[in-house]
Amino acid sequence: MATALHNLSDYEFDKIPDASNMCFGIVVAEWNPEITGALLNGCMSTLEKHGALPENIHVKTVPGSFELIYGAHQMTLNGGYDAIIILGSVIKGETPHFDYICQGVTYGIARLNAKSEIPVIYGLLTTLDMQQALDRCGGKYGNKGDECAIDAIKMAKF
Ligand code: RBF
Repeated sequence: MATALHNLSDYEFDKIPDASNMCFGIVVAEWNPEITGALLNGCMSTLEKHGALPENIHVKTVPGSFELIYGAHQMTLNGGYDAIIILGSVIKGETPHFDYICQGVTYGIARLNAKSEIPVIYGLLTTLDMQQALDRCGGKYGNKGDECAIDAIKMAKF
């Protein structure tokens, strides 16, 4: 999993810690729902493959990616989670909005990671078009949701 060109769903199964005693919070954005829904499916099924119980995976939705920061922050305050995952998809349009949202979410999640005791995993796809997003939520580059699940388990163990 450590190169820029890797498939997002590739990892060595046996090297991942058991997640059966872990609790995860997932915040998912409603914008581009065909993308974020596929990210969520990948993420949940990978967490469960490693032992996480469905009742220990709590999913909350927010309207758009910008609200992922608030959603993740609320989950860190809740305190019951071993790791939190944010899932969103921002697709470049004709205005500079893309840059502002991507920067805002990235900075907000980085800040949460520096300040809170619970790791927050960054599952934001920032792509130039829809095809690039499809390629990364179960297409030719795998599923970013799978990668986030694995990273959440590793960071929960950290
Ligand atoms: N939210 C996303 O999750 N993905 C997007 O691609 C996206 N594009 C947006 C483009 C524009 C012009 C605007 C105004 C909002 C967009 N949003 C997008 C919504 C944004 O993350 C947020 O929900 C709203 O700005 C309300 O705070």
